[in-house]
Amino acid sequence: MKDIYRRACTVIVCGFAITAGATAGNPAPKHDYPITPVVSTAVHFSDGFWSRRIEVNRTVSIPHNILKCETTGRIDNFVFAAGLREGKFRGYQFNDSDVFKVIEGASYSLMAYPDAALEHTLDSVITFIAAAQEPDGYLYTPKRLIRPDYTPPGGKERWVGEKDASHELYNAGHLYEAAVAHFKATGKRTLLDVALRNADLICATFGPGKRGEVPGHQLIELGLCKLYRVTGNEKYLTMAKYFLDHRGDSTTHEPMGTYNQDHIPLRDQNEAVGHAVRAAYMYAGIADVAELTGDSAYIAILDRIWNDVVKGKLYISGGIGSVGTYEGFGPAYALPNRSAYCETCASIALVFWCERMFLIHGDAQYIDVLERTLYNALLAGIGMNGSTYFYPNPLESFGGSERPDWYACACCPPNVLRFLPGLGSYVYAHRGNELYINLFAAGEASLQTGRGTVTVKQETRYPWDGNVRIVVEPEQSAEFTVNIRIPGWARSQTVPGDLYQALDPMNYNVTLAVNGKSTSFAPQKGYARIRRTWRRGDVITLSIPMPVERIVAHPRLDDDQGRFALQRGPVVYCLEGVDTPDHRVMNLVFPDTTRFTAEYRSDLLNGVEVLHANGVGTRRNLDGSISLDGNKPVMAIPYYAWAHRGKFEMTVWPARETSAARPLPAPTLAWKSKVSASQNVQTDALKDQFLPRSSSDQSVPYTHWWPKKGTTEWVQYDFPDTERVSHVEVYWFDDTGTGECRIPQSWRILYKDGDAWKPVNTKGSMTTFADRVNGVSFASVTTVALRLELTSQSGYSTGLFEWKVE
Ligand code: FUB
Ligand code: ZN
Repeated sequence: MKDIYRRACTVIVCGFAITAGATAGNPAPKHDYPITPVVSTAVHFSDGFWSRRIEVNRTVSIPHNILKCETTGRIDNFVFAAGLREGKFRGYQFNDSDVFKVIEGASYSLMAYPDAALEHTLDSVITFIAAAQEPDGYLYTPKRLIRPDYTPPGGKERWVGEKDASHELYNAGHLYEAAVAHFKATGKRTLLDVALRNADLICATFGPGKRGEVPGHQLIELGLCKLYRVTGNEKYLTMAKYFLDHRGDSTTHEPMGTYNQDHIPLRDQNEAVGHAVRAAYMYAGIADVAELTGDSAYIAILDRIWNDVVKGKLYISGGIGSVGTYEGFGPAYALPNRSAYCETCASIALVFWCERMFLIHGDAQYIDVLERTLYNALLAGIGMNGSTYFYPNPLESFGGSERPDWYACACCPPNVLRFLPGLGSYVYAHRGNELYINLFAAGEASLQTGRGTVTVKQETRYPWDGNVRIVVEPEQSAEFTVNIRIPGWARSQTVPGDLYQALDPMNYNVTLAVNGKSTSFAPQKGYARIRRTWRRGDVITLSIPMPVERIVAHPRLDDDQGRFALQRGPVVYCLEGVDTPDHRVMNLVFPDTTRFTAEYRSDLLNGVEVLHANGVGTRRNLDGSISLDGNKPVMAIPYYAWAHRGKFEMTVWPARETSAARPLPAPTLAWKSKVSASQNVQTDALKDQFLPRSSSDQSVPYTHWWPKKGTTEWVQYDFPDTERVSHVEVYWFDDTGTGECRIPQSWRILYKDGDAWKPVNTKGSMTTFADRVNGVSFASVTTVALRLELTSQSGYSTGLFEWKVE
């Protein structure tokens, strides 16, 4: 394959490519990915879907994030560090990185939409950043601004805090990514020079015979590769490789453990472990270093870890990282829905990694996961208004969720901001004279291929319709291959591996025609390959049916058993209480005979294809039996669109078996009572009649007092009338291993007597067993209210799932 097309004109940035040329005379890397993504600025969306998101990103998200960086002190941290004004450091030690991400995203936006005012704003912020840099290149505002109540991890000394999450190297990585983007967008070296001074310092500080630490939060590897591409200076690539080669190397530093993927050397890593954002940025960085250095041993590592992720650690939404306590990967097949973490940053990092896996292997399976993550887990992370965000993206909610407009730890908002402007680069790629069409979206692109410039136009309503009309317009007639991705969801491959399968596998009968003439094809690596002499105006007609698919999960995915997920094309659906008669979704069952019909609703949620069906309601009776509660017409919406119309229950995995439904509660005394507590906890959980599988089961609602520890707390039922009661049952919450709640040290029951609370006269011991119901009877009392008082163990908090009163 001739290398000329690889060499000339692109620089990969942030997982997508932008027009190069600003670094005159810079030679192309000696090694590089065999496949080149399209430059993002060459792709113009004209669909209502992505073009709207990109426009909202430009007009709302960028100003919103800049304002937040101002009002939360993130920009002031640079101003104060520079000594331009007096003030103290505010926020987290990685807050500098949020400003860098905003600059990066705003720069990408400027490439497509020049905006003098925005460019001026960036200039001003960059002036502060440059002024905050120390003479030798060091730049990290928390260490220049030690405040009495804040010592950055590692104290005043530089570089020692990586194991304590100082983020000095992580912040630097985001600086480099921002600097390259800004330089490419504006041609200005202001931030690039800051970045290079800093990178030179890091190269002079770390490496053989120097400091041996590796980053506590990976990302700098990607930034260093970008600096290498933009300068041609191999020392940046060597530095990135050093940081990867020495992970888990106890001869150079004290390994930080699985959380940071620093437990064993990379060559021995087979599984995705630890913090998901760190991991996926690292995997993307490994790919860059592998391809830029030609070290194919690295690729074998990525292949192994990829298999581990898709076999047992990928949600149907394309989210990764199931465990909230350490924001990371749990064991294989441990994919709880309610507590699913699926950080928005992890989705973005996964997309970066997926794209690189495709660029290495040319296999559509990586784009299948990219597309799944993009339309679902990632897109759910940002509200349609462009100024509200989810950080975790669970697949089930008992209500109460809405996207805040910012977070104290605000890694996700500016990450989305920097991601969206470059979306175009994921749509097409080329390898010499082979063109890849990876994503479907209406619009036009001008692609540099081994056969010169080829304009490609797509007309489609994707993701709502699988008919795509593709007009291919080479400058001159030429023979080349067009590889059209046949999405995994239409190849009976929901995700690579067997985590999720269609309940009724369908023959999708995808058809392809060129200039109206039907073309047979057998997908190779997931692509229909059409090789021919292409002429201006040739038209490919791709037709992919989009039936509603019911997906069932691998038997080892406990939370999904007896349930199904709805998918249509690349879009995963959810049920939200606002669209059901009882405003509840967990109580519904959809037998396998249920028919779902699709309808496009232009008036809803910026235009969405919704699904309609009748579910069967379930209700618990006082004797514990369950009754069917009639047909309930419901509407399913795309998962990404949830939590835009108030706080309601939501599930991606509704029940197909009655045993998996959570029936509406029986009218027990507890259910009819008003609940209150010593703290504003989720009190309704106490009476919802959902018993957990164990005390650590976080798939059903529970009440807890974390982070209060060693305190005495209470919950109270106010009965609707005076009642005679003599027995209570409690199920304790205890998240040993993942959290700080434990069964309580002691508890007692009090009843209201006039204005006084008096203890009941118990007939047995007040047990505190985990994993089972703890019941106690007492001499009956006639009262209007009962109180459960509990004292947590010293150093721990406590909580409970259920409190039943008889
Ligand atoms: O540590 C910096 C960022 O904060 C991480 O990427 C996120 O997961 C959050 O922990
Ligand atoms: Zn984040």
